Amino acid sequence: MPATAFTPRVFSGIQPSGGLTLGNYLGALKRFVDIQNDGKQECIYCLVDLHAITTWQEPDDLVRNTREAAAAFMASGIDPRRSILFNQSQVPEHTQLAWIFNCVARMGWMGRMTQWKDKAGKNAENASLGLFAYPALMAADILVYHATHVPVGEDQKQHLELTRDIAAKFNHDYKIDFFPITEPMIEGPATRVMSLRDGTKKMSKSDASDMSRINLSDDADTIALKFRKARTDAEPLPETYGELEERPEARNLIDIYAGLIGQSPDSVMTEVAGQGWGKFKPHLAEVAVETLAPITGEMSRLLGDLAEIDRILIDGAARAREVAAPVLARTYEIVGMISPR
Ligand code: AQP
Repeated sequence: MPATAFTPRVFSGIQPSGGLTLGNYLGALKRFVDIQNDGKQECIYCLVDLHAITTWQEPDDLVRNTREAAAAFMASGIDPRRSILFNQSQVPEHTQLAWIFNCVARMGWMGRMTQWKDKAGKNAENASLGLFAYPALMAADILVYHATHVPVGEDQKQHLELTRDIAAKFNHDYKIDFFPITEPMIEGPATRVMSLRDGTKKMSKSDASDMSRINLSDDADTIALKFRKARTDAEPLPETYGELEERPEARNLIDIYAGLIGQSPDSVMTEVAGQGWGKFKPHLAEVAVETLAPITGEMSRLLGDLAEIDRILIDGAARAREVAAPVLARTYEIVGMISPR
């Protein structure tokens, strides 16, 4: 069934597999806040701790990163009274629906996922089964809420296509229009923020090099240092964005700048054309600090009361379950599972 036939509802999530980065902020968080403030759709945002453990997480780190991510959401503008904010493991309907989807999705579909190939690498035999099945759990995260729209960065596009395939196959196999064919929302200039050390690699919270990313917890000096050391070429900035086609590191810094100031990369070029890196990089760092410093400050304030963060997450999970439980119950019925009436 097309998404338009359902109540408009947005779902998205972020893995607490490390501290959040500028990539997570521009590609996801900033847009989550805009959508919430638009007020047109119900918003459900999730810290996907079950996804995080598909690669090894130290338990104490996972607890800390989950609370830090919750603080980052709220410090960025997510209001837990207007949006539902919770951690995935507290809503068991996600994993229950994921099992059904494990039986709908095909091995071949999963094997073609580029994130699986990238993360498992040449050592696939040693990767966790969870990492392979990750996209089926992601489909369950979305479809257990009958979510119609999912804001994500470019890197998640393939997983969303798979979510649509799973919904369509379920509807087809059980001859019922039950799950929506969810629409991805991949918009804006910074849907793919790249590493500051390698313009062909995504900025990632689990990259071995801390210099490759801006963390939401970085202070002003660290941000300035990381942009100063960011890899670039020797050429000044050209007149047009199109001329950056073969200059991935330069293009990345322009995309980041455009994302931060909320303009298109084309219009940014008219402002910066002809500038050398000695001028552009300090300006970029200044703009990044202006945006991130209030968020970092608010995050540390919120992290001063961990019990309150936990309370907000538990409350969010209870509200999420109110939406998820009837969808799961109906799914069980459709599949043919006997359950209490
Ligand atoms: N570099 C990025 N540019 C734009 N968007 C990004 N996102 C992540 N990195 C970038 C978006 O953030 C949301 C949450 O992603 P995630 O943290 O759940 O998973 P990920 O995409 O695997 O992010 P990382 O940082 O690379 O995590 P690790 O290192 O743990 O694998 C998604 O909407 C994603 O598109």
